[in-house]
Amino acid sequence: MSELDTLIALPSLMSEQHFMIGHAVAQQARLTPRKGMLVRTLDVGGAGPVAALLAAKHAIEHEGRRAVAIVAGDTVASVPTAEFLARADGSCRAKQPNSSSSTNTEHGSTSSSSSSSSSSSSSSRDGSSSSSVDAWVPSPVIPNLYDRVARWHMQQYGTTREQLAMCACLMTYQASRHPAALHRRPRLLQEVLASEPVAPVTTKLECAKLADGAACLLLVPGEHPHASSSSSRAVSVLAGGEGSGPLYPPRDITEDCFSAGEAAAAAYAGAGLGPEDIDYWGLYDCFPICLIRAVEAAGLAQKGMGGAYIQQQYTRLLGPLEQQQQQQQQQQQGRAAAAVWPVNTHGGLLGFGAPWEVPAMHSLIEAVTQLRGGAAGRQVAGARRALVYGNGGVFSASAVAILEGCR
Ligand code: MLC
Repeated sequence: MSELDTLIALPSLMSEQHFMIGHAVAQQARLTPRKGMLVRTLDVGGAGPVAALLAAKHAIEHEGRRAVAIVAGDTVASVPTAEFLARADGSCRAKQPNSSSSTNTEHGSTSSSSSSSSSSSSSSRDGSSSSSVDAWVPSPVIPNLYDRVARWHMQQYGTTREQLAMCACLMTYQASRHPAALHRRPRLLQEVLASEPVAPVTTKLECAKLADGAACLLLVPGEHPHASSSSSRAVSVLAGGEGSGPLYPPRDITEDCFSAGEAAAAAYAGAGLGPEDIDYWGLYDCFPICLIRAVEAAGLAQKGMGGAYIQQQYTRLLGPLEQQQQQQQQQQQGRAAAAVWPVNTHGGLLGFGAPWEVPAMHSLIEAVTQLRGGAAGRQVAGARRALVYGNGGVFSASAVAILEGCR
């Protein structure tokens, strides 16, 4: 703590929307007052941890900073779901004066008797130019917005309902081997499809899993004495890229709404690498469509083929479990769960847990663990380089970092 000269903090949903939360954290941790201390709050939603890592790299390389801490935390699981949803839905919806919205369905007829249609920034019913979502997007708003993108992908590229659900299965398969994951049992396709519907093509088991959690990353210059130690290998940030999309997906979704591909391309160009050079992937998966778009953006699958790629992985990793279940030989499950898939080996948001803007911190920490060879039972053999992608809002912000472990 005494060596820190920079703190970058990410906002928290449950922190009462604290004004300048970075400064609030710094003061509570007695990092201020301190001469030379620099404090920042960075808000790009779930892309925050990766964007903060890139900001920390810049601060070290170009601003003379010597020790940067990035912190994030939230407690979205320890409040009643209704309270979480009031905040999460409210964070998307602009306050509509004189609005008495009643029918909450995207497919329904008119739903709001708002008299502010000409004055409110959220008044556009097609969502194309709105800075917030309208009352016709039902609660839970965020899952419903991702669902809209999922349906677009199904129509545009032929992605199937089953392929979406397989994302959730794969994340629970991964999570089953991480001791800190919230969900520790692989789920099969039928279980995910049969769980409670949340939106037209989304069930509860396909939603980012509410969790409490916090994490901290420390970045120092390569020559710093703490950069490596006898017990842990140094991991460096090679390059990164960022991109921005609309805050909310419009009714007419186009490829221009997505920025992860741009961010990944910039990261690859900066590192002078391509997908074939990456051994481990930390890909944002708040909902299945996010993971499918991520595998396409990162180059694991061609554009539009993310669903097919996921299905291949499901068949390879969980196919044997399905067969065993049919044969009622559950006791052999342990043997079937031996194969390693080098994507989100901690289980991502769908399996490990999702404390609002913290999850990409988990992805970065898992990537560092892999590059240090410390992911017991789920280690990717010889992992040397990792790509980590964070997504903020509803495909509103993308940040990608490429990390390298020193031999
Ligand atoms: C429930 N469960 C069922 C079931 N119904 N299982 C089988 N069949 C059914 N019919 C089980 C689940 O397995 C799970 O168990 C648990 O119940 C979860 O259900 P719950 O506790 O009833 O959930 P609930 O509290 O009602 O919340 C559901 C939810 C919430 C959909 C409202 O999960 C949610 O809103 N999630 C999304 C959060 C979110 O939007 N995050 C931001 C993402 S966007 P088990 O075993 O799992 O405990 C992002 C970008 C950014 O990340 O910038 O932030």
